[in-house]
Amino acid sequence: MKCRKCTRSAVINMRQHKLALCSEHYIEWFTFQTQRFIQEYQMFDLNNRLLVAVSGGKDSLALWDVLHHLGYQVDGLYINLGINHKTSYSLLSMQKAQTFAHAQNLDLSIVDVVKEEGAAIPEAANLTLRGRTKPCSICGITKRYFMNRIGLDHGYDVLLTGHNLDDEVAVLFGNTLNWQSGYLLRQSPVLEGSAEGFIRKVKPFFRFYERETAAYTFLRGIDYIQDECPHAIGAKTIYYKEVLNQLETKRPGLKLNFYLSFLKAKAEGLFSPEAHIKIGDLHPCENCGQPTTAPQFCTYCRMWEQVRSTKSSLV
Ligand code: Q46
Ligand code: ZN
Ligand code: ZN
Repeated sequence: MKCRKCTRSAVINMRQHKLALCSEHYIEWFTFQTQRFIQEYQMFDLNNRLLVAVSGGKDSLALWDVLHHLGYQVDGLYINLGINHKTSYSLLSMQKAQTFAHAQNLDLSIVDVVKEEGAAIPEAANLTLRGRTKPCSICGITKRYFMNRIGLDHGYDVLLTGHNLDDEVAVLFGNTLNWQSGYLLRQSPVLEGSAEGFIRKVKPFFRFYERETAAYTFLRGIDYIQDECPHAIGAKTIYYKEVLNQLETKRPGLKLNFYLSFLKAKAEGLFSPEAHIKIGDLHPCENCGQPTTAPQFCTYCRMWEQVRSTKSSLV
C-alpha cells in the first residue's frame, strides 16, 4: 500500500480515517492533528506553562515529545510509586522517563512516594486494604494528589496526561454500564481548574487510537517501558478494551464515534434538567396520530411509506 501523500510505501493504514501514510508523513500528520485538537478544544497556548505527567510509557512520552517539537514550554513529572516487587516496574519506568528527558534536555521533577509517605503503594494497599483489593484505588488517589499539588505549587497553568482514545472509551464504557452519572459528568478532555484548588487538566491525545500513539513513539525511536504495571493484570478496563476492539474490527471508527457522540450529547444537555424539555417536545404524527418528535410523520409511518413506495416502484 502506498502513502496517500507521496510514492513511498505506507507504514500505517488507519481504516477508521481511510488514510495510509509513510513514516515521514505519519509523523507530520500526528503532530498536525495534536495541534488541531489543542486548538479545537481550547486546551492551552504557547504562553502557558505546562506540566505533563509521565509514566515512562508510550503515550506520555509521545505527548511530551510532540509538544516539545510544537514549541510549547512543557516540563515533566514522574511519580515513583515504588512498585518493584518481582518486576522492578517503577524503577525501569523511571529510568525511561529520565533517559528521555536527558536526551531532549527537558526538565523532569520526580516525586518519590516512599520518601514522601514512608511506604510504597503496594505496601500501603496491604496496610489499609489488607490485600482484599488491588492497590489501584490508593495508587490513583496518590497520583492525582501529587499531579495537582506539584502543578499548583510550582505555578503551572495546565496539567496534561497522555490518555488516548482507547483509555477514554474504556472508562466511558465502564461508567455507562454502571450509569455512574457523577463520573460521566466529569469525564471530559478538558477539566477546568477551580478556585478551591484544582489545576486545569487536559488530555490532548484523547482522539488518537492507541495504535496511533504507539506508531508515533515507534517511528520517532522513543524508548519506553513496554510492560504494564503488574497490578493492571485482570483490570476491568483491559477487558473493556478487548471487547471494544472486537466491535471496532467489525465497524472501524466505532470507538471514536462512541466517544465523540457522548461529548456531543453532554454538550446538548443530556445530563442537565433542561434535557427533559426535549422529551416533552412531542406532537401527534400527521398520518397516524401516534406521538412523535419528528416534524411531520412518525418513524413508523415514514418507514412503512418507504417500504410501500419501493415495492410499488418494483412492479
Ligand atoms: S493504578 Fe493500578 Fe495503574 Fe497504579 S497500581 Fe499499577 S495498575 S499503576 S494505571
Ligand atoms: Zn509519504
Ligand atoms: Zn490533604
